[in-house]
Amino acid sequence: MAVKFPEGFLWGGATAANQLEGAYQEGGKGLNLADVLPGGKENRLKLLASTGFDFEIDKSKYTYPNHEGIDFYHRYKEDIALFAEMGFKTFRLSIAWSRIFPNGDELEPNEEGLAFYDRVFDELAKYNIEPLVTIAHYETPLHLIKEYGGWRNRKLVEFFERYVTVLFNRYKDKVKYWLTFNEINGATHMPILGLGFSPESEETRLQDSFQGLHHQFVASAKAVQLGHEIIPGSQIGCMLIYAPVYSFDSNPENVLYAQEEARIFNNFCGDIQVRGEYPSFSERYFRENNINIEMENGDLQLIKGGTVDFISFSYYMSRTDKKNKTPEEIGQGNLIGGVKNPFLDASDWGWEIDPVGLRIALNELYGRYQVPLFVVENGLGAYDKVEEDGSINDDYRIEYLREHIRAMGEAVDDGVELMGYTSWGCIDLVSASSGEMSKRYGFIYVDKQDDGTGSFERSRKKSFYWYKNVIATNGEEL
Ligand code: BGP
Repeated sequence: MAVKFPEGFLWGGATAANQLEGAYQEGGKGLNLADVLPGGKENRLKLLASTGFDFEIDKSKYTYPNHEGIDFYHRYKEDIALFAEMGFKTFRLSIAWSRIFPNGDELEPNEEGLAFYDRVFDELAKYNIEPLVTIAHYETPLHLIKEYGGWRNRKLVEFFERYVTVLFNRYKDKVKYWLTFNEINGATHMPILGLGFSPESEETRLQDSFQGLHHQFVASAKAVQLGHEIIPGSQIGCMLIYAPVYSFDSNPENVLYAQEEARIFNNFCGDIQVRGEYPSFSERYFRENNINIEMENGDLQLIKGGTVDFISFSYYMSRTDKKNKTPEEIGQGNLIGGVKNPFLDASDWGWEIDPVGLRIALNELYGRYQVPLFVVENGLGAYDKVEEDGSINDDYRIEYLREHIRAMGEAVDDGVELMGYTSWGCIDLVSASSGEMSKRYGFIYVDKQDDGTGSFERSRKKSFYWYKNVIATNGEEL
């Protein structure tokens, strides 16, 4: 039976500035985190998991694919026309903070940066595509990282407030949907990305990450309050990376362990951003992990008064886990840990493919919070082959998306309130965790290769036509 989606469902695609814009030193833009992250799976993944990174660029050793991205900065018109051709109702993009405040701590914004996003929003408006804007997506200005130590430093709350105030005032007639921090709960795993610091050691990782998170909760709550004030009717969401945690077996010890892991990974941030309070389980967790959070008077009231309107999240995989892992089992799981699930296949990058997990995720989130949900990232990173006639037959991607969309439809039928779906990397772009171009997610192929060669030319994959029909039939024809 065909699944059904609500009227006005927001179908579209998702991206982030640092992964597609390029033009890293144009338009007055300052350097940001992504500009110092090297390309290549080995280099980047290792760095993201390491400690003590110095945030320097070393072109004698590495390539920096984010510097060019896919040149969206110059080609946005062509790209948006292609999104429109697919029938997108919404397009998720982020604003690069360092285009607006090149160092992050200036008092006045950079007009050229603001004007660029005006042009992008105007182009989207031409086709009635609703922008969905992430305010912070792994692109903290480099100056704030080097001079202030990233989000560990409370000063960033003030700089962020200035930044969002400028955004809301400038784009109040153009943007209704906003997300504060991308995958905020990924912070403890990879603090470099979300919090803009490289842990000094494994011992300080947790303490510093939770302190940084606290600053982001305060900053996010302020953003929600400001957004509602400056843009009446705006909808401001949090953004989580959500991976249901399965117990490896029915051993109650493992079930309990899976539950504990899920609480701290999946629920901690959502509880604060949606319910406006640190959850009751955090006290014990902080005590047992020697975490002490410095708060200022008024922080908790602010958090309470700045809860989000909806929850958006990325879904790529579930996680299967057990309490005592053998040395062989460690590292056999997903990017986010755990052990191998014997029932699931994995992508070429080892991410386990689990469409049912998306239905579970939607039901878990809706059951816990009863606020509207938005799937703002989901997709298959895969190697694509361009045939001699130029076609790209990405049936594996269609299959992946079909099953995940079907699972979403089932969740809607389960009673979940779902606002929309933006598949990740609707146009090929630089991978965040591996810095590769060859890990492709798009409906639109971009001729840009890992070694930096390529014409940047765009072409439609088979999935382009498939997704166009999905949107045209509001998900009835998968
Ligand atoms: C999420 C990020 C994105 C994105 C996606 C896919 O974690 O929010 O920025 O890139 O994952 O991951 P990757 O690019 O590593 O395949």
